[in-house]
Amino acid sequence: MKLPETNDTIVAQATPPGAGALAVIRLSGPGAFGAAASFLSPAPAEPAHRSARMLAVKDGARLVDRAVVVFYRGPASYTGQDTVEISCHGSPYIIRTIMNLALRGGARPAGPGEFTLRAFLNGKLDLTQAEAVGELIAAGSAGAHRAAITQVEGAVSQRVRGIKASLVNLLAELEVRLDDSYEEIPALQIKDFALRAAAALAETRELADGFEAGRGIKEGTRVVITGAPNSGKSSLLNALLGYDRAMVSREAGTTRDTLEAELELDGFSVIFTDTAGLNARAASRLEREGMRRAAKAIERADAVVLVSDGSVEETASDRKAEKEAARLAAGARLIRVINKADLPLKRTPRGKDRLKISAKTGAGLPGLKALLVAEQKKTFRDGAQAIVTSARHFAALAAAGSELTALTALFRKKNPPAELAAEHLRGALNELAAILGETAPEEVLADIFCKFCVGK
Ligand SMILES: Nc1nc2c(ncn2[C@@H]2O[C@H](COP(=O)(O)OP(=O)(O)O)[C@@H](O)[C@H]2O)c(=O)[nH]1
Ligand SMILES: [Mg+2]
Repeated sequence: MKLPETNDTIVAQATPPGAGALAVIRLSGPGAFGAAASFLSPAPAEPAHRSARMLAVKDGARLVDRAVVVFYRGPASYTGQDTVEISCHGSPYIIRTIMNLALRGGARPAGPGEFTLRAFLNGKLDLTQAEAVGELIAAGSAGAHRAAITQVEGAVSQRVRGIKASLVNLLAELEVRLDDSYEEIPALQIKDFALRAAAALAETRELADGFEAGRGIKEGTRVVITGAPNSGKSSLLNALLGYDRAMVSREAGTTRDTLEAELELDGFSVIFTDTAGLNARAASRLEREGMRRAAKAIERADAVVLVSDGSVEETASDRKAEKEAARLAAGARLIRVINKADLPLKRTPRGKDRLKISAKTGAGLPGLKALLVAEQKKTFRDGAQAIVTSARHFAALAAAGSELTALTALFRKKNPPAELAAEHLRGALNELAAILGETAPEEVLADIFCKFCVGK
């Protein structure tokens, strides 16, 4: 994939399609003022920077609309180029007409993310900030919004820049030593190098470690509800949601397919999946297919809620569910809940992550909800400003981390080869630079920006 041309003039509707009170059409590029002047009246000859004017939109002699037009002179604009923003009435006909007038005036239709791509290429934003603009638009919960807005404001970039700066210094001092190839590095200096490399490694790891929670914050945490048939999984889903999403019945095997519902808990998005019960004696093919789907859902879960019916003695299905959940959930968190606590209980909850609840009365649900978003809350509570939410950033941080791990190991040796140490440093620096977009190849950029919406 190639990057689009960035020295021509582009136009796009910045607001969503369809009719609305207002719509915004944006032009950017060296010909933006000229293109706008070709259909605005009175034609603004030398519009002042950041001035808003009420102008007529004319198609020849015909009045199309009256619009508020804001002029930004590059480089002091979002894209860094001359930019015009036209706020017109949000009629699809007016929008289409203005778009056509802009095209006739020399602009071309913008592709996805082209405005932000220009902002990035003109140094208005670094790559992490530009990527976060896309996440900000997509953010559907308070947590996702907070992670995105701090990244747009440069929190992640600053942390990465900080680590980079310390490594650049280290490399410079090491390179001085390289020129002195006959002299060994004094032990004291090696010790100092080792400490600084270890500090950079710790910071890199800390950033990377936030990714697990960060991804959950951005995309929503996937929580799968599993357990034996009739334990009250569907009832629990309904009780959590506060409305009857899933069918509930005294008959075992009511839920056959997996069923998803999203809920915002304390500002964090949680996606619940109700599944078919894990039956030790599954009879029908349909039931077995339901169990197969349940197993697939558990494999993709961030957390698994294992429900058991506390009003009866442990059954073969309970044991099967316990074994299956522990096996399939692998890296995911397993939370065991004993349901139907409104009835006399035949089992006692033991250990951590084991809760007594009643889907019927709602008892114990606040505790379960709190447990589900505890990680995300902790991420914010720890004062983390920079939250890594992108798999691309995580991969680069992990790669930088392994270079730095190798480097610290090297510095622990008696006579560390300076050339090899410098290699690891350069490797780590490359990865960090790629996060900021300083060394990102064109395909990477094209891939990032094509996921944006048109007009952003
Ligand atoms: N007393 C009581 N009954 C419950 C509770 N939760 C579910 N049930 C009942 O248990 C039966 C099975 O519930 P359901 O949600 O369909 O279980 P599932 O098969 O695990 O999805 C239904 O008759 C529910 O009304 C609870 O907390 N207390
Ligand atoms: Mg069910």
